[in-house]
Amino acid sequence: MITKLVMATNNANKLREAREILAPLGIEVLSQREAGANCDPEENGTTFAENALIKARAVFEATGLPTIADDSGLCVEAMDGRPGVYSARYAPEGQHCSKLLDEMKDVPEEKRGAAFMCTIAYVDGNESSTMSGECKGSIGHEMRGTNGFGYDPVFMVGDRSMAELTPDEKNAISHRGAALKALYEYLSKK
Ligand code: ITT
Repeated sequence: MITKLVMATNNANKLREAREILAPLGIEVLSQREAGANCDPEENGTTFAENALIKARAVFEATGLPTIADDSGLCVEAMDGRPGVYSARYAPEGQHCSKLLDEMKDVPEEKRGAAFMCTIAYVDGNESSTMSGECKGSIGHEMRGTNGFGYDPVFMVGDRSMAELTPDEKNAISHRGAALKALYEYLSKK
């Protein structure tokens, strides 16, 4: 069983969450920088899986070490699934939540459904695999909470926003938690 992986990401929050989820399962996660890679490939895929594989392959090529990458985003029903794969590019840094609240301001409660999606790609030489996770919720009416990152303050799970959950609570229900648990199952059966 693999006990050490590199994570191909420039997002420190993704790295932190992957460590929180995988360390208790006995898997150490190195940052791409710790592994000696400095990659930021163009994410020109049209699906989460394509982009996750692009990122994982780039860091595998640079390090030769088993590598995972996470491509994720928010799919909003009233916006026909947008921003989806383009979630990072939806707004300038720091303005994603406010732009989304503005775009959703006239949408009634029952049409505010949304889901966080995450695909993890695993690459080791010629072997590659992808696993996905989903977390269903809805878009709130204001930003709430200071934990987490990205769209968490406007993503409601029950009566709390994702940013009001503790890290353990988020990881137990999150899209990333689900995808990383599927990765663990995959690695443990190899
Ligand atoms: P890397 O590509 O370097 O991994 P990135 O932040 O650019 O980092 P993505 O291209 O996968 O990552 O974009 C993900 C987008 O979805 C980004 O805007 C995130 O803020 C958002 N997102 C993903 N997971 C999230 C989570 O758990 N909570 C809130 N927002 C999330």
